[in-house]
Amino acid sequence: MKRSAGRSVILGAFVALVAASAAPSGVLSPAQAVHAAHEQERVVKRADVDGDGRTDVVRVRDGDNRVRVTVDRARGRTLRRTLGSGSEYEQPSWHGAANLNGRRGKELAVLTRYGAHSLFFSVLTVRHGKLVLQRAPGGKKTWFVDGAAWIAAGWKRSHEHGHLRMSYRLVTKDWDTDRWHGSATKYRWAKHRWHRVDKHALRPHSDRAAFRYGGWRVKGLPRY
Ligand SMILES: [Ca+2]
Repeated sequence: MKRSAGRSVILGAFVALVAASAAPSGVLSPAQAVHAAHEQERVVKRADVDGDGRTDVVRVRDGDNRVRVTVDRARGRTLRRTLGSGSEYEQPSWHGAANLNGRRGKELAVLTRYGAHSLFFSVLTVRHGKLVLQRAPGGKKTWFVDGAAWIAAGWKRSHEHGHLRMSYRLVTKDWDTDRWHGSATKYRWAKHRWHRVDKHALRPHSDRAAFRYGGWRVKGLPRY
């Protein structure tokens, strides 16, 4: 799996730290180097986030195990939300913007927690003039994605008869039989929330077929 941006940030800070330690006095101290590596705010997206049809600007600042997301709206006050990993070893990172629910405007996905291959994303959406968390279909706070030798999990956005669908697919490999099994749960968006419409078994016949279910299959978001 591609190394996450969060880990890139940590690695970058570590490299800066080593470089600063080895450098003669007069340059940045290790603490300053880490600070400099983390505290740079940048524009990550220009898109309509609040759904009013006008392009907004999304800025992100990461560091100290948090990400601060700012939306400069074309019209209306600036919105901010800070997301933390809850762990001193995990640095959340920006992932992308995409339409993830049935409302107008884009949702903002941030990788907030991760393991060796498991990724947990927090999704922000504008509601009643505030940036709030958009829970995953099914009700969980974070959107789970995975990809490893024995597991694939992810989300796929599609349309059926003009209606938005979001499917969650999870398959795991049984090492005794060498077979994959799992399920796909499909949701539709109606009346401001997700409704489960279908769940069926998945039995991919090969690793390759199983891995197709892993990651984001949503326009605008990197797969991992
Ligand atoms: Ca807008």
